[in-house]
Amino acid sequence: MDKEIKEDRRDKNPDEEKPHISPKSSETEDYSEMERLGRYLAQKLRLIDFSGNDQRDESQRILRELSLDGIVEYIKENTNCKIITMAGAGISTSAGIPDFRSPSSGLYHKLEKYNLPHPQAIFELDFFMKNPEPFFTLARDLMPEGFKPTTCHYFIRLLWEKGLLLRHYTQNIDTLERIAGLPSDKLVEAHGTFHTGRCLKCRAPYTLSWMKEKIMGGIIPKCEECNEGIVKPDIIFFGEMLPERFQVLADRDFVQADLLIIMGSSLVVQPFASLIDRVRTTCPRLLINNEKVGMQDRLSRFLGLRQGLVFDSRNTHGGRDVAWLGDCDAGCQLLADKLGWRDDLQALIQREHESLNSGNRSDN
Ligand code: CNA
Repeated sequence: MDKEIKEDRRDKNPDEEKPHISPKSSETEDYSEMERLGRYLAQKLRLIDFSGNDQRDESQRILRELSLDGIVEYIKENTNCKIITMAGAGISTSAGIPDFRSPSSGLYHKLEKYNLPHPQAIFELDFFMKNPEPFFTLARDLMPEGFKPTTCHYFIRLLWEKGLLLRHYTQNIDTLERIAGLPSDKLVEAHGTFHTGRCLKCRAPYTLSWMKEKIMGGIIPKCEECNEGIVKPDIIFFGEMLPERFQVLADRDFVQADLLIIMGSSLVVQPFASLIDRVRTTCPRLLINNEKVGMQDRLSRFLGLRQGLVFDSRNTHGGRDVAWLGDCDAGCQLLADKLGWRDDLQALIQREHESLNSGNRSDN
């Protein structure tokens, strides 16, 4: 148990700031030789299990084609398809909330004014205890104040309404999934949320509206119970443990999933990023993002380890990973159109936005 808890601390990936480099074509040719050797070594060293599903006949393709159409066909053929969605800041950028790492528009690009030792310091507990001001200044930009969920958020809700959503795992702290009306039992807020807060000294709980009033007024929220501690929103800082709900449900859900959809994340923050490897080896994985991320590195490929996304039809059973590159909203809209849900999605967005405009929020 102790070990599990340690592994679930929110960590920066050591490769976090390194760009993913696609293999050059000459290197690709070397791969089959290297892969064979790697798989042989890995098998000898018992690093991977070649039994079970992986031994299926190569002609049993998982997806008829490695494209959005292949995914659509797969969903239509699996009437009880259990879908897990995983999301990051990229699903909220069109709502007006900046992500971390997008060049020029991302938050990390805009942190110079805070004079931080390094950009992540703003989300580090030690730094926060000494100097909470930069976090609360930034929090004003991130507070769920007047932001509306995006097409992508409502697409996730539609998956739930269609009975296909096993669970939505989000790294976002903006509460837009709640505002979009996704029920809390379908939601895992892996990095916590602004929805609630706590005094760091006496642990007294505080509501979003209480914190919002202080933060938007430029006041550092101080506890009214002990009059000493700072009230920190319940978002997980680097080095803090992830909510227990994350570990419990991830253990249960990922082995059951029939499809994984990853949206708007650079997949660099651990342990969240490694969830993509917890689905079965026959579970297709669709990435909807501006850029390709989370790809298998050369060592894993060499050793035949199943880590990371492989957008390559030469892989087992014709491959199972699909990258749709572009805007999350456009990708979700296209997916909805191809699934025959265009009208349902439009009606849902219109109804919910009208309700938000009239002040009848449907968050939970
Ligand atoms: P990130 O590292 O900033 O990556 C975002 C990814 O989304 C990048 O690959 C972008 O290219 C991509 N992207 C951005 N906009 C779009 C778009 N409209 N369509 C498609 N792709 C897009 O963010 P991650 O979520 O991966 O990093 C994890 C951090 C970010 C979590 O701990 C969050 O707490 C944190 N964060 C959350 C929010 C929020 O709650 N909205 C905002 C900023 C940061």
